[in-house]
Order: sequence, then structure tokens, then C-alpha cells
Amino acid sequence: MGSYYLAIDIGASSGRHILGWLENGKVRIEEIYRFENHLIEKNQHLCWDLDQLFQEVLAGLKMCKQYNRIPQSVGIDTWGVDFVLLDDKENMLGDTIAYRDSRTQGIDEEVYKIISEADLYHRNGIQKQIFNSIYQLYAIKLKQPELLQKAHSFLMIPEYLNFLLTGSIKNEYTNATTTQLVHSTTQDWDFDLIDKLGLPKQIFGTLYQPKSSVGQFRQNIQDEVGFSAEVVLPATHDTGSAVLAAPLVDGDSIYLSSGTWSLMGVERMIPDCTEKSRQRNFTNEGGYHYRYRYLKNIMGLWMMQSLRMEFKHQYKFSELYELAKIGDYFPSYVDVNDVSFLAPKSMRQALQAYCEKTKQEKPETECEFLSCVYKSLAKSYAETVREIEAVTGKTYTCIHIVGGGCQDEYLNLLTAKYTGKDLYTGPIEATALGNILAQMLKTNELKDLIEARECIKKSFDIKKVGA
Ligand code: ADP
Ligand code: LRH
Repeated sequence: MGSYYLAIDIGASSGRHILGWLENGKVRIEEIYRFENHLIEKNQHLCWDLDQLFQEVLAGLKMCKQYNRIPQSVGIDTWGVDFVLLDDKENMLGDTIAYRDSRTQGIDEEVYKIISEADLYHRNGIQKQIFNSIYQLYAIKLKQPELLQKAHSFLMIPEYLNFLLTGSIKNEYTNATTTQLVHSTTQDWDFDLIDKLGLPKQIFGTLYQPKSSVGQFRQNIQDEVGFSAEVVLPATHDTGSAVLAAPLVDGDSIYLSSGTWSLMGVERMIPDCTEKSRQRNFTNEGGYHYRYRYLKNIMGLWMMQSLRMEFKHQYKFSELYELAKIGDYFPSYVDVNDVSFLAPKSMRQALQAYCEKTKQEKPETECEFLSCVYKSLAKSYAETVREIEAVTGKTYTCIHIVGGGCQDEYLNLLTAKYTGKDLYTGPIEATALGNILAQMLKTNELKDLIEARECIKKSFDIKKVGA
């Protein structure tokens, strides 16, 4: 049996500590700890509760000690784009405002006064999302310039948690690409762009690749959790880790990383920063070993999470499928990527308003809300598949769905129906697995990415939908 490696994978809706090891050539995993994550309101902004998240990180590490499963290394990944600024005394500046907050409204236009939207895309190939770190940083520059004046370092969320564990600050490449400030050709910070925007260059540190070491736990952390381990960088952007572990063994598959967001695309060796690609709003996120994830962000299961919260009754997943099936007669579709669904006060009201605006029948019942969102998501997946095929000039035979959302049986059936492709689901914990694989690649327990993906394929039950 190989060493234990620990992935701490924190998504927008939940986090988990997953321990992984190699046994008879297969990856084995064990869930050690799981916790909730959600947005909080602070000073009129939507924020992340990072203090609470760090307490959860520690709580999971203590469980490793309690179960006597001491990992040789630990990797942290989280959602992309969000960050913290530290001053020269390593204190946090301001609140950790989350990407769904409205502070970036209109900031895109301010940025385009300095660099056009097209030029921006040609430099980095990153899909326009109003919440990308570039717009968040520019919002700070315009609204709270004193924070940037005092800033000494820029840390994405996993880097900040790593800093709390080790005292060491290291920026990581894959997550940095989600800022829209990394040049796609140099694969380094685009200091020319950073300069143009009047952002302080010195806060952006050297970019390290996955597999780099961050350091050992600080003494006070060792004392608190009862052991020491090396903190290692995985692809700290969760989507980067998820796609690393997606069982894509040939070039004929599309992946769909399905969680709070649905990230659908293909892996490519060369980024496509052309105008054609920009107009279709595809992104080229940096991946493990300088591969690119050519994909689209689709609003995803956030819409379901929001509906579930608003329903008075706490339905089981199987009941939600039944309700949606009953609502199948409901005729209206929404564009799931419409900005009104990003952070509405009420998802039900946002759906009704969208249908009203587009002169369609308004959903009224739980069956109708669910059916509308399920079918609109599946339709959006089908459109994305068609666009991927149009841009790449290639026909793909199947879709691999990974992440928590691959357990949604009804969505899987609809996705198969709307896309007409063969669908394979699993692993559910692909993100944590990708994180663990990077750690195994660091110690050479696994030779390379091809061997790592083969290993995932033989270790987990990858199911064909409808088979
Ligand atoms: P994230 O990492 O973005 O927080 P996850 O990958 O953990 O998201 O996926 C969470 C989503 O997966 C949930 O919001 C829910 O829609 C879906 N999900 C989780 N468990 C199940 C299940 N048993 N059946 C159907 N869907 C599920
Ligand atoms: C998925 C994800 C996605 C980003 C979004 C902010 O969790 O990292 O890749 O675009 O969160």
C-alpha cells in the first residue's frame, strides 16, 4: 500500500477532506470529513466566511489524527476567481467578497476604456464573466483604492488557506488563469496588462505549477492538529483538478464537471484566443502540465440549490425527479446563463421574470419550476456540445460527467436525450481525486497524466447512462 495523501476540496456548496492512496495499482479513497459552505452577508456584500472555512480545514485535519490516517502531504483546491489581499504585516485587507456579489456591475465597461474586450481576450483567452478577478480588482481600485495601496500580496482562496497552514505564500498557475490576468502565451502574469490597468504589480508573486511544495505545517498548526505534513499545490482551481481526474483516455470525449457550476468542454494543447472563440464565449483555462481547458461555464446546479432552499418542503433528490417529471408538460425554457440567475434574491421570481420578459408561460408550481430548470440546463448542454463541435470541427462520441451533480439521475437522462451522446458518469469526487493525483505525481507513485487517468478508469465504476 502506498502513502496517504489528503485532498481538501472546497466547493461553493460544500467542502470535504478525502484521503487517497494506491493499493494494488488502484486509487482508493476515504472521506474523512465533510462540511457546508455558503455565502454570508457582511457590510452589504456577499462574502465567504474564511475564518469558518479555515476552522473546518483544521477540524478535518484533526479527524485524520483521530482515525490515525496521517497523510504525507495535503493539497487544497477551491472554486476560482476569488482572492484576498494581505498588507505588509500579512493581515487581511477588507472582506472576502464573493464572486456573486454585485460590486463588479458596470466595471467591465470601465476596464474596456483601457483595453477593449476583444484585445483582452486575445491576450488571455479567458471567457468574459463579470466576476473574473480582473473586474473585482478594478472594482476595488475604483471604490476602495486604499486597499490596493496597502496591499502587499494577492492570494487566491486556496493560497490563503495554505498560508494559514504553513506561513508561506505561493501563487499557483491554474487558479491564476481564472483572474484573466495571465497571458496565454507566456503562461505568466501579464504585467503589461496589469500596468495598463494601474494595478500594483508587486502583489502578484511567482507562479508555481501543480506539484510544487508550499511548506510544512506551522508549529502552532502541528500542535493543534497533532501532526505535521507537507502542503503541496495541486491544480488549486477545482475545475483544473476535476478535469485532471476525468477519465478522458482518448480525444473523443467532452467532459462536464457538474457541481454548483456546470463546466463543459474539451482538453486542448493549444489555446484558442481568436475572435471566433471569443464571440462564442469559450474560455481557455490553464490546466495541469500546461494543458488548456476549452470550456464554457453554465449556471449549473446552483439553480437547483437555490430552488431547493426556497421550497418549503425538504424534498429528497428522488422526489425532485418525480416532481420534475410531472411538470414535463411545462413549455417554457430559460437561458440559464442569463445574469439574472447569478445571485437573485429569489430564484423562483427570477425564473418568472425571465419567462414574462420573453413572453412565455410563467412557472407557478414546484413541478413547473423544476421542469423548467432541468430542461433548460439540458438544452444548454446540448447547445454547448454543438458549439464545441463547430469550433473544433470535430464530432465527439461521448460526454463524461464528473462531480456531485453526476448523481442527478433525471438530469443525466435529459442530458442524454437532448445531446444525443453516450453519457458516462463518475467519479463523483473527481476534484478531490485530481488533487490527490497531483500529489501522487509529485512523489512519482504515478508516472504521468496518462497513467493517472488510466488508474482512475480502472479504480472507479464509470457508469453508462441508460445501460
Ligand atoms: P460544489 O463542489 O460546486 O460545491 P458538488 O460537486 O459537491 O458541488 O455538487 C453538489 C451538487 O450535486 C448539489 O448541489 C446537487 O445538485 C448535486 N447532488 C449531490 N448529491 C446528489 C444526489 N445524491 N443526487 C442528485 N444530485 C446530487
Ligand atoms: C467551479 C468554479 C468555476 C469558476 C467558478 C467561480 O467551482 O471554480 O470553474 O468559474 O467556480
